Amino acid sequence: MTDFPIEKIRADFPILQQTIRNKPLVYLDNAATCQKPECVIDSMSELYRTNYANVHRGVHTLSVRSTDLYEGARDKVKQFINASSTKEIIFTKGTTEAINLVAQTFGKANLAEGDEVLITAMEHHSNIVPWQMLAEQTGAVLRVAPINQQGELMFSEFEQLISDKTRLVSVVHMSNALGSVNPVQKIIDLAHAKDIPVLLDGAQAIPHMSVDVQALDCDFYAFSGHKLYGPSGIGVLYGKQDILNAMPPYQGGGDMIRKVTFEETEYNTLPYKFEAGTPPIAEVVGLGAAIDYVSAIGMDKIAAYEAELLAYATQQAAHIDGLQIIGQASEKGAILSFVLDKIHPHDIGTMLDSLGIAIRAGHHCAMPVMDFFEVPATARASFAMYNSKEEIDVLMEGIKSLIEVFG
Ligand code: 7TS
Repeated sequence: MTDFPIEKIRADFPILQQTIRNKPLVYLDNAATCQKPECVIDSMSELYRTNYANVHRGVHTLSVRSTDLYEGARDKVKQFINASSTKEIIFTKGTTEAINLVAQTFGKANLAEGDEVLITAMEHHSNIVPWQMLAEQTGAVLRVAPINQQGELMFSEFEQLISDKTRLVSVVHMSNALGSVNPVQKIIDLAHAKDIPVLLDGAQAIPHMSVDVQALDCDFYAFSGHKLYGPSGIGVLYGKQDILNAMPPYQGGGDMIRKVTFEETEYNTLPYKFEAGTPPIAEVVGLGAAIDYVSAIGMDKIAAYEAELLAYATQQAAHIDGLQIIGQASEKGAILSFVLDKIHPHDIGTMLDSLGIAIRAGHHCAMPVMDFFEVPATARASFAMYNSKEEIDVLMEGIKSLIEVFG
């Protein structure tokens, strides 16, 4: 393995230093949510201990400190994804809320009966259902580009589905169920050639690769803090300034206004126009700390290390009789979805738990992907930068032992 400071990184995560069922914890459910380093936990407790007050409201010292920390984190997000301005960074509850925000604002303002939103067949439910709800409200139509047996987007079919009715392309950057990484640059270039904006669901991509929204030229990028070693309850919607400015607000309330009378309300400027009410202050600060943490390690180093982990896991899994990997895209992130002959994924999950190994079993909120591969569910091991080759060995031994007993 490359020179990656794995032991040092592992030591930063208190939760990993424990045994589960008398075995060292092997946490491989990182695509669902990943664990938090001490610096993230400390940043939040430090806020509550010494600096906490509501933001953007008071002139008193604590409110100023709290606001500085909150807005400082926005600047960290801006730099992390290379947005051109902090005005383009909207804090949301997570990826799900970010996509719903776009559907209910941009979508309602720009889609009418017969207009189309184009997604792919590998989307998480949070990039399907908000568009179905919008379709119900507006008469718009959802189009779905197919995938092949490797779990890759079929690009020429995708291209054919772009029409003069397409008003938005909304695709996952990296699939949570398959690990497939979509050719997002090609997708964006193609859509932009027809003046169609593109939203990327970056929930899975963001912890695994460096993302530059200006280089990509995407119009929206959505991600969640909790999959990036930050807290739950916080996410980001990046949007290009001109598009965000043209969109109506999402929710009404405090902070998103400049002037209110009973007759009319003048909305606040970006990004506050989309941040109604008291925001999740500590969570934003924690996200800022998580960004500092991964940035100090380096996203490119993380990506290279995780590529080695995935290659090793894939190679080891290939030696296990009766194990079938679901999702073998040529461009793939650190996710190993699999099924075993005669053992239901839920039983795999339960039995591995008895060995201290945490994986996810289920449909991964991507039921259409399960339908496509004709499986009810898969078992999914998803890796983070703190996972080691030795942990993959423990996983493979665990799988072999349960095949011996139950297979
Ligand atoms: N998009 C993708 C690709 C995801 O993987 C997820 C969460 C979401 C959107 C929604 O993110 P949220 O933070 O708003 O919930 N994926 C998973 C998963 O694979 N297992 O649990 C949650």
